[in-house]
Amino acid sequence: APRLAVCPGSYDPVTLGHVDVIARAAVLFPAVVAAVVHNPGKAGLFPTDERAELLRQVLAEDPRTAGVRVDVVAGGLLVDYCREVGAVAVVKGLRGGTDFAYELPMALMNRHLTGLETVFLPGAPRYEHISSSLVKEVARHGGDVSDLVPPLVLGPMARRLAG
Ligand code: COD
Repeated sequence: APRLAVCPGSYDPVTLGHVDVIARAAVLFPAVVAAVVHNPGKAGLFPTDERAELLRQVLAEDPRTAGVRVDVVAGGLLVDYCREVGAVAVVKGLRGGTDFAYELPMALMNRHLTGLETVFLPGAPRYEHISSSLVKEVARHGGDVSDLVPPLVLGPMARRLAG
């Protein structure tokens, strides 16, 4: 089987930063799954299934990511999911020292648990300021987020914030 990488995230919603990391993972690995991880302790703006559907549409229309599958991790450990699907690595984007401080313990724990490796990709400078939480905050207060998320996300996000 081709070496599979998993790009896990909340994707609430998918941003241009996410797409950049997934596209770069698809250059490095012959098979990539973008996995929407359901966090029962966090409501979020979109339900998990809708995050996955938006992500699927966004990745399908971009030639760099058209071959990337989208899946939902409904519960349990990320390492167990990765073992089930036969992934050899997790790919994560790093926006700076804060991301690294948050991600390193998880990467070390995942390697301890099953030997699963994590590949860190440095964030692209033009997307480094983008996070789902800031996008939501800007949009909630009427700011322009059209340079921060794929166009497909704008309508659904406006409707969610209005409703
Ligand atoms: N530039 C570069 N990278 C970016 C950008 C950007 N602009 N925006 C986001 N990213 C990266 C993030 O650094 C992250 O790697 C990924 O994209 C996803 O981001 P989010 O915000 O959608 O997702 P998070 O940070 O909320 O991560 C949620 C996960 C569930 C993926 C994470 O918490 C995780 O891996 N959990 C593991 C659960 C587990 O098994 N725990 C026990 C063992 S530690």
